[in-house]
Amino acid sequence: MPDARDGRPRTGDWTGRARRRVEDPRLLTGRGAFVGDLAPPDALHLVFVRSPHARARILSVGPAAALAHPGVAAVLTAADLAGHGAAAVNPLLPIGDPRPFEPLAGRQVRAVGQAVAAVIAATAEAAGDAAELVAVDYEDEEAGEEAAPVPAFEAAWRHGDIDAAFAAAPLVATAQVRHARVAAMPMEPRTALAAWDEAAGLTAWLSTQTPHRARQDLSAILGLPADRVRVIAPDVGGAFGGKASLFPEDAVVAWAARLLGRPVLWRGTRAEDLLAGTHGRGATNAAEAAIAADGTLLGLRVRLDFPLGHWLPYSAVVPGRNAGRILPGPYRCPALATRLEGRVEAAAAVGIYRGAGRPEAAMLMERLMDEAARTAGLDPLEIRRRNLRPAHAVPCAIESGETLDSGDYAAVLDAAAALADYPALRRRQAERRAAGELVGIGIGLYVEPCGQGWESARLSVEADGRIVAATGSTAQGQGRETAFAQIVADALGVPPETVTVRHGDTAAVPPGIGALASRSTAIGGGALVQAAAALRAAALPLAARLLQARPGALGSGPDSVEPCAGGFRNPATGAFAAWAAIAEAAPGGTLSAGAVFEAGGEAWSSGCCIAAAAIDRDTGVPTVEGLWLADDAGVVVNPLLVEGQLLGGVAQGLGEALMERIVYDADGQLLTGSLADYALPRAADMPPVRLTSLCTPSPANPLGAKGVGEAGCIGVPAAIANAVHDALAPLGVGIPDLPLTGERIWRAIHGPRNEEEPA
Ligand code: SMO
Repeated sequence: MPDARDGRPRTGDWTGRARRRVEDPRLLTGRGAFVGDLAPPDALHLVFVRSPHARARILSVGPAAALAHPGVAAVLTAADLAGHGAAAVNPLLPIGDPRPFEPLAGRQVRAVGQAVAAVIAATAEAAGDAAELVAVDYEDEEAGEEAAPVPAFEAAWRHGDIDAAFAAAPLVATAQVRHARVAAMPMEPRTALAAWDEAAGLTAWLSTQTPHRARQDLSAILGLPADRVRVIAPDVGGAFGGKASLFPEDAVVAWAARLLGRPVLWRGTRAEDLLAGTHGRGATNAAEAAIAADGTLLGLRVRLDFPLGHWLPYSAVVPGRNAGRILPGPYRCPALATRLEGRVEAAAAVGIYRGAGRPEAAMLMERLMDEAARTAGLDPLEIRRRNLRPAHAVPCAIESGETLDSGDYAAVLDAAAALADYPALRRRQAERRAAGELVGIGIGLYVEPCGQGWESARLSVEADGRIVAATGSTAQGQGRETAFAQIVADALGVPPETVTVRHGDTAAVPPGIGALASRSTAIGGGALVQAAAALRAAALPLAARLLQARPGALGSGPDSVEPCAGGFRNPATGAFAAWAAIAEAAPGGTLSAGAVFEAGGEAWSSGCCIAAAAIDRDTGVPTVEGLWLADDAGVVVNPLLVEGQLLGGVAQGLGEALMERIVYDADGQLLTGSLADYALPRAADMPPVRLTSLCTPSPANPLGAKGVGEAGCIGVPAAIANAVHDALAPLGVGIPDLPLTGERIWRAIHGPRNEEEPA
């Protein structure tokens, strides 16, 4: 990646620098402290008894044999949690049936893997052995009973006269995509530890993206005031949306700790994450476009069907709502009719997963643009150019009613095309096609809503002059401590080494939303910038007194003081007061200031991915031969971290496009319960990837930053799917189902056409 300091706006010496991650020495030498590392020696271990049935009535739960097992302290069932409250579901759309989770299933099991009982013992081994002795009497019910999924929410977006657009259009193109459910697959599975103290209340250490929300949910579930609940997210080994909500398991662990008065640890396994963590994607989406003879988009009809699983996590409506509000994405479209439905199913809950509706919107729109190009006889690059929105530096409303803050969509398309040498790719494709090869090129353009709402921050000056930056944002490995220190360094004129970033502990940091939706830099960083301004304002009278200057406003005259590297100075005398001296002069010897930043609008990143793919005609196996990605994340604080985010996202996007798939059989049994059955991309699956970045600063936050945490996986699946379809185009076949496995492609090539493998 080119040095981001070249030709891009910078707000200070540290913004735009590829500062190395300060977290890495600790994390890479085994000194990280994850939830599972924090259990005290006297902690009890909790293991769940899970339903082997997808649909069943629970007739009885017999704990006697398990209780008699050596080391067992308790066996909890739903009856022991009577009177529990409910976790919140974000009401971004009206929800007909919010279905919060039951911590333990009571009378009815609604999906395989639902926890029915919890065994708590002195060791994990004893708890695991005893869990097998819990006698649950089920009355199996037909999985098909709830086969017609129940609608839980719906929404619509309309603009212009859609019927007139289709009536007038000489050409119509259609696209359909069936996304597989996929797993977020963080390296560290979900883990929860809780301890009860009569005086202080509950402390829960959770592997979570949202400690403050978890505190609110736990206080509601346990019926405790929020100030009697403290949630700590220590080191968290990845999340990708899969740790954005409180889970039933967290609630049971907290309940058990309070009930037993002992620390209780649940260490979730990979299998439990696949079975009972939230899944992502899974939607079935279709669109048709009305097109003028010159390829101009006249109208767009969209139908989005998003699955929800058997309970609704906090962000249940987010993926579908995101897909709906993003469309038609970077393209002008005078008429729009989008319908969205979310449906409850007898399967694991579906939540946000890296991208959360953005990849689905890009996939549908970009597949449609390729079909439109074929219909209109245009090159896929050309039809996109003809329909792109003009560049804008100020907010612009789109047909769905959303407001894009800034962007230059033609610039990202051109940058990706230049990076890939698109004309040369097409020439080479023509040669190889003539020689009988199945080769294709795909484009995936995207816009990415990524940063709205509020976050807070508090900055304090320690006696030695170090700055402690407490943020309501949190981190799961993104390098927040590194980048947030850069932001504070620039805002206060101090070296980043003197800034300590604190996050994740509700008792030690101000309130916040958390790390999700690619929002931390723009929103959490915005709060830090505002807190720094407040700290400078608070320091000013102290500095003026120390420097024997008039305590006026910043820069208000020759007698005043001005901020400078490391503190303040008196320009009249040249005298300097360091932050340490200013803190010492403060009442009580400490100086701190906080801010709550509320973004004036939403930041929208954009980007374009180009993929080249070849298909083995005999096996159907697709090989991605190259990926080229141009991303515009506004002002970049640390290009090293951006590159890492993009590459990680690209790998997950490749997995989604080609191999990842959660599979249930007709009885609702999970067939992909381990990494032996669920395919994840490995290093050897990664094609050569080239990245470049552009910068249209966001007017919606003080840094001009946009998000990049999800960008890498938004355009990649669409580009790969388009490349595979382009490769198959000479055969006249298409594949609506993801992932695009060798088997599916082989079937499409060799027939019987459209026949799906069982399950
Ligand atoms: S899918 Mo993300 O953690 O908002």
